[in-house]
Amino acid sequence: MAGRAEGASMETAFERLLAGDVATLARAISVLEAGGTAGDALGARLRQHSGKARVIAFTGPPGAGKSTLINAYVTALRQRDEAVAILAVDPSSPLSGGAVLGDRTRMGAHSTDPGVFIRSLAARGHLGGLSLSIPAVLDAVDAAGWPTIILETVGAGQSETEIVEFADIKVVLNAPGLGDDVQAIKAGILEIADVLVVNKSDLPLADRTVRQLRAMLELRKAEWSDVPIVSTSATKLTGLEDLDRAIAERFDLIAGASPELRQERRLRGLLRRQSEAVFNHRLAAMPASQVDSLCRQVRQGDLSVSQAAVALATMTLDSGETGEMAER
Ligand SMILES: Nc1nc2c(ncn2[C@@H]2O[C@H](COP(=O)(O)OP(=O)(O)O)[C@@H](O)[C@H]2O)c(=O)[nH]1
Ligand SMILES: [Mg+2]
Repeated sequence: MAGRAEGASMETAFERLLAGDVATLARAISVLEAGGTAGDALGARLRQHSGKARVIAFTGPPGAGKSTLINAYVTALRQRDEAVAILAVDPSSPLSGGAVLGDRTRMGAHSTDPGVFIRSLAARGHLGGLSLSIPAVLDAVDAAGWPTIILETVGAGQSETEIVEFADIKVVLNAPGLGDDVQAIKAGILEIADVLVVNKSDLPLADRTVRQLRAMLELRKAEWSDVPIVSTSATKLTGLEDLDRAIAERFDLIAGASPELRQERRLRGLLRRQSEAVFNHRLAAMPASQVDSLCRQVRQGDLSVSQAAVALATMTLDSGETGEMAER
């Protein structure tokens, strides 16, 4: 009896989520963040109801102005009466850290606007971290009817890059005066950009940053012939229309309007991340003796390092049970 009542209330909760109830959405996100079998089951159901939202990631080094620019961009969307969800992700922090909470305050007026959903996401310490739960969280917000989802990362590290891969459009911010001329190049995130932004265009050195980015693009013309560079000032509120247009154009051009395409992108990314997690999990569990034996063979000249690596990878894949990730 209790089981049936619980099943019925879960059913209504799912319907409430689809109907756009934000409290239910917030609870669902917590379940997804925690992972495990409950998270996996919920994720599978949500996947059937998503693909409508466009997901835009803003990434770039700390201090480039991501939060400020998102705040300004959201204001512009709200003026057109477009609802928007903002997910602030901090892959490095096991708890909602200061940076993300600070961002929430910077969202100012938006935090009380019912047309804006704001949520901080942090790594909960389970294997694979945030990059495994993010696609399902996107599906949840999408299924709840939010037409635009903005992902903000706190920095520009490797885990941030993995997370923004799930977005339809990746906006990479640069700004003058952060010590390094074009930080995005150093961080290796230029490659993933659909739109390049030079923020803080009100500062004197901004032109130089634009020129450096142009030169970069020119050098790698084959790959990024048409990545636009947009100058903005998030504090002076300039360049926002250009940004809006660039995002819309790139969306039409590369992201595709079809829900299937978006679904597939998220799923493909998830599959890749999940298989990496499975592999790393099994590699960590390999008995030391097996690794020692391969080392010995390399030292004796019986195997090259790459041959030993392939052997280790094969042994790793042959070990372990399928389905172990359900318990992540
Ligand atoms: N001059 C100027 N300062 C800006 C601009 N955008 C952001 N800032 C300032 O840069 C600092 C970092 O901004 P923030 O949005 O927190 O950067 P984030 O770490 O990338 O999210 C803050 O003090 C902002 O007020 C801009 O367009 N021009
Ligand atoms: Mg920020």
